[in-house]
Amino acid sequence: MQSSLVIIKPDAVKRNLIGNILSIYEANGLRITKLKMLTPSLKQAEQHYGEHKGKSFYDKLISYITSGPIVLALVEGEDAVDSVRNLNGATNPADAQSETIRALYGIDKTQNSVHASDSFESVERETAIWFEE
Ligand code: 3AN
Repeated sequence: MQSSLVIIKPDAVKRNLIGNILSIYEANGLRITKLKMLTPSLKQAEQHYGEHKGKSFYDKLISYITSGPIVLALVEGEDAVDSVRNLNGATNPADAQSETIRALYGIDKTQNSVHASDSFESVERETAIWFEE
């Protein structure tokens, strides 16, 4: 069974959407196996988004993700990496397929409500950042 790492981002936590978002994964055959809530440190944010360093949106992304509490969830299920990304929808909520989490709740490309690992290697890398002390 595969796992993926999900982040419910500050815009969604602020709007009381934690339960709605987790229930979408659960209703689609995925199981929540770990949960944690915290406000990211600058170090965690820079580790997580390291691949985007130098891009035009990087500074905005770092200040946004450190702006308030987030929820980290490990979700388990068949093809978890792909199925979570399909449930999340496209990065830009305006382009996201209807009924996806970003279409339902996302505000813009930065405040797009959720993150999910894009490969098995990202799951390992991101789990080490967020779940290991
Ligand atoms: P995804 O989260 O859909 O895999 P990535 O990995 O390409 O998207 O980008 C990571 C995060 O960076 C996105 N979730 C989004 O918040 C932000 N981002 C990506 N592209 C842009 C952009 N053009 N403008 C603002 N923020 C962006």
